[in-house]
Amino acid sequence: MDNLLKLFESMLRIRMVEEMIAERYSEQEMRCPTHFCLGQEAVPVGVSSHLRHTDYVYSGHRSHGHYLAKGGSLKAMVSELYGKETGCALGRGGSQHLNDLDAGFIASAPILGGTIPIAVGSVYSTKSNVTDKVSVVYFGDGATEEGIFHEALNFASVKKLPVIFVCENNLYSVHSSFDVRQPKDRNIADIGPAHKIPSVRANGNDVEEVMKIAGDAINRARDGGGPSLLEFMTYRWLEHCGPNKDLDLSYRTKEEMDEWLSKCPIKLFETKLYKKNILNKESRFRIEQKILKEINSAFEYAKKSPFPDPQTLFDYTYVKS
Ligand SMILES: Cc1ncc(C[n+]2csc(CCOP(=O)(O)OP(=O)(O)O)c2C)c(N)n1
Ligand SMILES: [Mg+2]
Repeated sequence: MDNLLKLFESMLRIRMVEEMIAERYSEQEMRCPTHFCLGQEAVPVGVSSHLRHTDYVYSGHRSHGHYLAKGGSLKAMVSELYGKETGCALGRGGSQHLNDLDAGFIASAPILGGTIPIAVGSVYSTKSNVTDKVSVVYFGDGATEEGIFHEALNFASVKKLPVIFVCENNLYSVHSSFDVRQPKDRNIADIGPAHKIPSVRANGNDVEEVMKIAGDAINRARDGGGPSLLEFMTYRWLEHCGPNKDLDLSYRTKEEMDEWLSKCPIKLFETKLYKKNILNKESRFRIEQKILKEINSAFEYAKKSPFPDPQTLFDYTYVKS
């Protein structure tokens, strides 16, 4: 399959999975807090297009796209949301704690900034024997207000570690806009040079732009050139946590939302692919049907799977039963 088509399929897959989760969330069988990434699909897909199975990926609370784009199992993710034993975290973590060593998706956690130092430390520990493994950590604009973000940048720079810091700047931390939280007119990418880290701010809704910028950073890291900080501008379509729209809360305007909806990363790319004759209505339909089949089978599998045995409640914890 054409590489550009693969990118398209990967974005559409994330979109359709999230739409299905949103649709079925009200059935109240998925009981974990769930942060959707609808509208933000281009960043993980563009970044992951350069990643190898053996590379590490870390994430935060909004992690479905990061997990799927890295090659995580859809069945294991959906099962995790249902709290089932077949989930990627054995049904103990839910949406905010996806992890899957087989996919190189080492950890995600909702404590803001929590996985940033772990992404740095994990390649620091392997650097002597694995030279071309890179570690990617995704976080939001809000997480850059945590002290650990700055410490991790400094350490990665001093040790020239192959870490790609990927900030998905969607302009909000819960309901607070960027301009009430950080100095006026400063970009997050401006922080990198203070640590001597190459940094770029780019359009996070343009998968080809993301791919190009991430590729440069990842290749540099593999060649021993050290870390990069990438700030991708994007926008979250749904409420901070949960499957609903939230314009009624008035922390953002309909005009702003409409503007970003018109910059839909999938529509944007799809239009380009139509123009290049790489995609047509028929092939798009086939891709959609294929994804739908996969999603239905993942939900069926998750719903049929057992819950973890209550006897194992304290397994993997520090508490002895
Ligand atoms: C240390 C810490 N402080 C506060 C929170 C509560 N909290 C959860 S998500 C969030 C907003 C995060 O915003 P951002 O990093 O921009 O990510 P986004 O939700 O926009 O993807 C906050 C403040 C937390 N989880 N951890
Ligand atoms: Mg944000």
